[in-house]
Amino acid sequence: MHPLPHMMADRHDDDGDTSVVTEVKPKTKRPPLYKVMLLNDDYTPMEFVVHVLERFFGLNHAQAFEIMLTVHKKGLAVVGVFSHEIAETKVAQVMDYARRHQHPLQCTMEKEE
Ligand code: TYC
Repeated sequence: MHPLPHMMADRHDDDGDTSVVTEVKPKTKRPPLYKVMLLNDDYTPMEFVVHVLERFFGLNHAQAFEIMLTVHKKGLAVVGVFSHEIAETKVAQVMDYARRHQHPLQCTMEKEE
């Protein structure tokens, strides 16, 4: 290991005893983030969607109503961006809650660019 973390001693030169120092990109890769989206449908009541957004995404009533209307008008909207594990949990919570209340509401996740 070269003493400088972004440099690497490269022993692949052919003279046998000198070494070449190569710069290495210091890559601290952040974990990917995932967009959690709500999809529109014709049957889930607007008030139920607002309640879901307040309950599982910590939005206040005005924010929740605004996002619900965006989904209603545009077909879908991003309701939050999370780590893979948190996103999966949110999707599962929403899908389970909708199923228990017999609404066809759909929630999905997608890796962020
Ligand atoms: N389109 C539904 C209605 O008119 C309301 C709705 C909004 C449903 C958002 C789902 O994700 C949704 N009752």
